[in-house]
Amino acid sequence: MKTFNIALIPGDGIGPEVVAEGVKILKAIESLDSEISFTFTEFSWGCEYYLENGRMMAEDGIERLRAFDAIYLGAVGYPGVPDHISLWDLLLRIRKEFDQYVNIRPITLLNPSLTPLKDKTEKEIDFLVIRENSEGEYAGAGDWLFKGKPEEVVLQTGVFSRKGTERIIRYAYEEARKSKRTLTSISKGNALNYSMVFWDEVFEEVGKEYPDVQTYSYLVDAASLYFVTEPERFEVVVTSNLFGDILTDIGAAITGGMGLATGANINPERNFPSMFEPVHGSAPDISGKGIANPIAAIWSVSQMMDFFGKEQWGATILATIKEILKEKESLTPDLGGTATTQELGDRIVEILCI
Ligand code: GGG
Repeated sequence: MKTFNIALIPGDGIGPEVVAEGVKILKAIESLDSEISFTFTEFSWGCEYYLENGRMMAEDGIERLRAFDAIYLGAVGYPGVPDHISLWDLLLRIRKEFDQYVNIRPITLLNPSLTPLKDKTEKEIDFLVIRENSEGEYAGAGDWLFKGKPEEVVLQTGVFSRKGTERIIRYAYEEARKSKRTLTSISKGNALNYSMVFWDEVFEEVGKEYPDVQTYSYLVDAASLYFVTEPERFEVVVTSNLFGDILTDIGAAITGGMGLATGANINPERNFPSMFEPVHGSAPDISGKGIANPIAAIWSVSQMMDFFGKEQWGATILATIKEILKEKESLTPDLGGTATTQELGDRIVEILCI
């Protein structure tokens, strides 16, 4: 029997609603598999905590999270707390402190009815975006000079270290090699004449170690267009922090929306916990109504199972989500149904337990 200790950070808005459904799935797995058990420790951190304490997480929060096998996060951000504070003081802080430098976001069409793209099949929209998750445009480096004065200047510096760039690109090559897929690097070397020229050079250099991997390179503007017009071009994609964030929202748009977009923040060396989360934010406009789509959060449980080496469960969860999408009876309003968040979660448990 293996016990996995999971830290729960439901966070803000719809975060607690969707995390509750993910926990239901984990509990169902526990009841069905005598080899696995979970412990759950919940941390009530987020914007409410910030309004009471002036910080998004406890002062020793990082220390308290360190010993867990995984962190399961809902969403961060709520009106009343500036977005850059809620993001930096919780989500981005955890990614950086635990060196979760790989952000894995599958762009996979789970049912053909979900895409707004005409005539695209599941086969044609099925790729993996590997986003650099520790530095780049999200390094937090910059300055704000002469604030409020006519000569005001704001600097936001992208930081691309050799170590940081090489390791994400190498991770992507390994993934492409392992899965026998092509690898596409998405950058912007013609305009960003330091950082992205460097990125492109590293992509080429590391590629010499992987002659068996077929590669492509696109500018991010062209890639954005191809995501919509010819998504079948992509199999494994590697890109920088900001580009990855933006491109994967386009990915969500072509596969059914943010309610179906999942992300894993991985520390591949496993010397710190990795974090699993739906890509979506806290959606204050629908929070408390019981209508948030929990599929992204449940899919991130599937990613967590893969990470734990329980791929059978990862695959079973994903197959169950596909079944739900096919039967169409328990879908939330964003997918054209009338089910509540809980009803959708319950139906997934029901199918898992058959
Ligand atoms: N589900 C986590 C969440 O609230 N994400 C909102 C967000 O803005 N994320 C930015 C990012 O992934 O870098």
